[in-house]
Amino acid sequence: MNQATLVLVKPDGLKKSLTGNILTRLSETKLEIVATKMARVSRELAADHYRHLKGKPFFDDVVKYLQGEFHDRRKVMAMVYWGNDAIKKVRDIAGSTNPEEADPVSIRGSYGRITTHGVFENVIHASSDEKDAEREIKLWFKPEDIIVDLYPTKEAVIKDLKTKSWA
Ligand code: IDP
Ligand code: MG
Repeated sequence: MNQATLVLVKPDGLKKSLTGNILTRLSETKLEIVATKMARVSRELAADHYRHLKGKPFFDDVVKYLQGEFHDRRKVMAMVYWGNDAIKKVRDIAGSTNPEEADPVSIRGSYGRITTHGVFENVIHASSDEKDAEREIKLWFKPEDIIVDLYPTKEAVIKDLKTKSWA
């Protein structure tokens, strides 16, 4: 069954210059990339992305981590991968959440670490099920940023919208 899944190269992945490596590893899946962008991450976006962790002792730290506060890289690379069984295929290559427990040949097992603060710096995010994938993709991307029709859309006419175009 075709599925979409959100992948983020987190700030530690960017700082360690792992983007090319991660894309190469994920290309083993034969999935299609249907959206990609570099994104600045506001506190609101990071907290919304990790809202299922609210109340955990490490919540504030993972929000700061995603914002790039620990890596001097205030951005992430966001992508939507699409194709048969996409969620599991990407999660398998990403590896388990805890990089010390992750399969050593997975991305997280190869490149992740646990900091002295106890944050799992695990290089990439990958959606864990279809419900999460839909929520996360809608959080990070607008419909027109994605080159396939994933979810229902509605038309909106926005009056007096201030926007930028090339000068
Ligand atoms: P996932 O990224 O494998 O789906 P989640 O439980 O959704 O795992 O957690 C989101 C992120 O929060 C993880 O990728 C990791 O960076 C961080 N995290 C999760 N659990 C812990 C923990 O117990 N200690 C420290 N950081 C954690
Ligand atoms: Mg998760």
